[in-house]
Amino acid sequence: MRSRILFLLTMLFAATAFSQVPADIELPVIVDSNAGLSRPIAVRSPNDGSGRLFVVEQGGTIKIFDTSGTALSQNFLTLPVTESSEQGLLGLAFDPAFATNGTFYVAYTAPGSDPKLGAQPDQVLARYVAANPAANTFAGTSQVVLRVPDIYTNHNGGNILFGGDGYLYWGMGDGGSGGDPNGFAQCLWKKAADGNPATCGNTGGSGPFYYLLGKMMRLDVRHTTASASANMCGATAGQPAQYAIPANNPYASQNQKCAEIWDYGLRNPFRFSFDAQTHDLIIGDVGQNLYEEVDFESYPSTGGRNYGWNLCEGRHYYATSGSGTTCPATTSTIAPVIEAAHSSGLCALIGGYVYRGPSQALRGTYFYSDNCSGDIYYAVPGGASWDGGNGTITATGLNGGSVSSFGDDANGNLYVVDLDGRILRLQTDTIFADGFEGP
Ligand SMILES: [Ca+2]
Ligand SMILES: [Ca+2]
Repeated sequence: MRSRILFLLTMLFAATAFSQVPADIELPVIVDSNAGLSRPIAVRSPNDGSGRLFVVEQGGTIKIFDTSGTALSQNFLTLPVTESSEQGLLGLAFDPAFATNGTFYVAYTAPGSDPKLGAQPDQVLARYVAANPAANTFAGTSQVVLRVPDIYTNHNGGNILFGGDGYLYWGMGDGGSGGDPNGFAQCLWKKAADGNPATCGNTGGSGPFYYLLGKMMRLDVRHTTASASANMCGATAGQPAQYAIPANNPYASQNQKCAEIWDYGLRNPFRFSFDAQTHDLIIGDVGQNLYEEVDFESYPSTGGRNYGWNLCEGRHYYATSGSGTTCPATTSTIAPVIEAAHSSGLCALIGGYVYRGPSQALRGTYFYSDNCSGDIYYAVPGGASWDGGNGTITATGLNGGSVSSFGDDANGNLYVVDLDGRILRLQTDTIFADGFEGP
C-alpha cells in the first residue's frame, strides 16, 4: 500500500504541467479595490528578501504593498508622465542585484513639457539608483538611458525585464494608428544621411526616424558607451550613451541596422515575460482587428527574429496578399505559438508567465489573459495548444477583471493585475506536507 501511494505521488510530481485545469485552481484577491490603486499596470518583486511587492500605476506612481497585501502609507516614487489610454508609466524592472546596488529601471511616456523627438511624447527608459535599497520611499539619482521618438498615442509597448543573460529587454509598439501605416515594425534602419529611405519608415523630410518602433530591444544597461557607433539608433554617433550594445546582438556590428534591435515584426508587445526556469522569452503581441497572438523564443537565442507584423496578423495575412493561415510560411516570418481570434471574445491579449511557484500542479504551465474578456487562459509549452493552435484557446474558468498585466515574485507566485484597481494571485488551495501546493 505504501509503495503504491509513493508511486502515485511520484507520478503526480513527475508531471511538469497539467492537461486539464486542476479542480482547486483559484484566483483570490490579494489587494482589493479599497486599497486605492489607480490604473495598476504592473507588479514587480525586487527579489531582495523583503517580500515587498511594487505596483506600478499608469499615472506615474509606484506603490509598495507588504506581504499581507497592505499598502504602505507613502508612495515609493512618482514620475511626471503623459497619461492617456495607452500612454503613461508602463514598465518597471529591478536590476537582479537591486538588494545591493539599489538600481531599477522604468519605462514611461515623457511628460508633455519635455522636448520631444517625434510627433508624440517620447517613450523613455530611465535608470534610478536608490541610496538605500531597503527604503520604502525613493531617494537617490536618476538618468534617462534612451528615448524612442513616437508618432501616435497608441501602441507603446513599455514592458521592461532583465533576461537570464543579464540584459534588459524593452518591448516597443509599432508607433500606433492602425495597421502600421508606415511599416515601422519591418524597418531595421532609416537615416537621412543614407539617402532615400522610401523602403520603410518614410514619413518624409529629415526625420524624426522611427526605426526602433515595433521591436524588442536588448540593451546592456549596466555599462555606458563613451562614443556611440553610427548604428546606435537611440544615441548620437560619437556622443556618449547611457547604455551599451551587447556584442552578440544580431545587428551589433552591421551597418545600417539598428544595434539595439533584438527581434522585429511586433505590433504591440505590451506584456512579455521570461520563464524563470528556462529563460525562454514569451511575448504577448496585441493584434489588429482579428487575431491576438503569443510568440515564443527559446533560450539561448541569436535574436534577429521577424515575428511577422504587419505582413501577417497572427497566422493570417494582413499586408501581404493571401488567404488562410499560411502567412508566416509565405513571408518567412515566425509563426505565433498561440493565435486567439477576436471571435473568441478577446480584444487585446495580455501576455503572462510560465508558472514556477509553490503550486506543484501549476508548474510549467503558461497563463495569459485578455484586457476585454478578463478570462485567464492557459497553455502548456510544447503541448497541443502550443504551436499550431490556429485559434484554439483554453480557459481556466477564472476571471481577473480588466486584466492589464501579470507579475511574479521571488517565490514564483503569479499575480494578475486588474486595471480597475485589484491584484489577484493565481494558486491552488491544497497544501501538501512538503509545503508545496499540489493537485
Ligand atoms: Ca505610440
Ligand atoms: Ca506575429
